[in-house]
Amino acid sequence: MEWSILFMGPVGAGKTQAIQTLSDIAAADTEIVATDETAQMKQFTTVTMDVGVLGLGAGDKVRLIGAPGQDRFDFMWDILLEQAKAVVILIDHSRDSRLDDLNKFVSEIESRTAGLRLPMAVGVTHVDLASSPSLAIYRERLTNQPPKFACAPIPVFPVDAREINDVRALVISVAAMLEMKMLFGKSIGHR
Ligand SMILES: Nc1nc2c(ncn2[C@@H]2O[C@H](COP(=O)(O)OP(=O)(O)OP(=O)(O)O)[C@@H](O)[C@H]2O)c(=O)[nH]1
Ligand SMILES: [Mg+2]
Repeated sequence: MEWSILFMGPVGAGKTQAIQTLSDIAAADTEIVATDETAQMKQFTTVTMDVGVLGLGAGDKVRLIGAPGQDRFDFMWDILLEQAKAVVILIDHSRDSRLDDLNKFVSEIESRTAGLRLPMAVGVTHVDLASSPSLAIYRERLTNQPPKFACAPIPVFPVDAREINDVRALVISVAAMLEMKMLFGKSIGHR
């Protein structure tokens, strides 16, 4: 089986990096030199998508798709979400807007996935640059207001997108949820 995980999240969270770190093949990206406020954060930004591939054994393959973080490319979010069987949201923990970023991407996905139930995980990056607050802020948010589209309780992991084991753990968690969903139906866990 071949299926797609979509990585979403704000500019600089590490979507392109995560896919480059984990992909079995040289990941294709569509980055351009950033010219606007993004240029103050980093040199390149994704305009269309990143594409990588990870073999899961027994002939199973997952396509790793990275969305652009910038709002001006949000038309791509519609297109990419249509293909996705699971979603990973990456959040940059060093940004003051970290919780707003999570809320924003949850609601952007919610508005594009009416009636769908998707395995989802949250990866929190740049924890090395911001030891507080604790990751409990995200877990509380997701427990108190569970996203309508999530098919199971959402795991929150600290992730350094440059570390293969961190990114692999994220992908394996949503792959396991997808397998459970296919075996047992639409929703798993408390819903
Ligand atoms: N210090 C630190 N750097 C990280 C961590 N995770 C990722 N990075 C770095 O943060 C940067 C993230 O850049 P990208 O991967 O291009 O970000 P993106 O999410 O694809 O951004 P857009 O495509 O512009 O939306 C890269 O330089 C990564 O190496 C982390 O946990 N800690
Ligand atoms: Mg990118």
